[in-house]
Amino acid sequence: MTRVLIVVDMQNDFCPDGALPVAGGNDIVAPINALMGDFGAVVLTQDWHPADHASFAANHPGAEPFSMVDMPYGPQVLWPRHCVIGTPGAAFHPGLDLDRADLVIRKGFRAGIDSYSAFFENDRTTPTGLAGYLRDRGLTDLFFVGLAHDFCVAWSAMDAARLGFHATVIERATRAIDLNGSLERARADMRAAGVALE
Ligand code: VGL
Ligand code: ZN
Repeated sequence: MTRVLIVVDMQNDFCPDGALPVAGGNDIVAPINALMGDFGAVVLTQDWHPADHASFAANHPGAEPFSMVDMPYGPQVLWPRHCVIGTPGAAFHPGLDLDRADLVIRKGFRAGIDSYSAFFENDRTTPTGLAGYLRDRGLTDLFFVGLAHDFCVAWSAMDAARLGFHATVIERATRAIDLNGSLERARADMRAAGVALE
């Protein structure tokens, strides 16, 4: 069975000099490149927001980054402005091997709604199209790496499991934001959803 490596959001803004830095984010570039050779298919995801995106604290007057807000689709963390369409911060880390990717899927491009998961936007119902792509190719065995462990990696892996894919997170090739205990919560939630952590 072909195994798929799904590389989540390995972009400059999530690396240490970026707008929403994840500690050690650049340390996993080389391990991810090395892993690519062990997989029959590689998919990259790219966080891709318009400047007026509703997840940016700067678009909510008076709101601090990392505070919470209620959106029509549920609670949402307000982030520093990051991964704005076409900016250097939205580009992939320059060390990432892009040549191996069969598909690059962008998410979060609608101004009114965030999209952590590679499968659904944060309303949990608007699909990105990734599930259809994988099913059309008959790919069911998915391995997740990248950034951030406790947000986009976790939400992607949990959606994959819910959709009936076999989902594994390779933890040594992820790094976390860890906002108010979000990493341990995400690990427990992933296990409960049937995601394997290895
Ligand atoms: C992410 C917060 C906002 C992620 C993306 O890639 O985990 N986190 N946008
Ligand atoms: Zn984002």
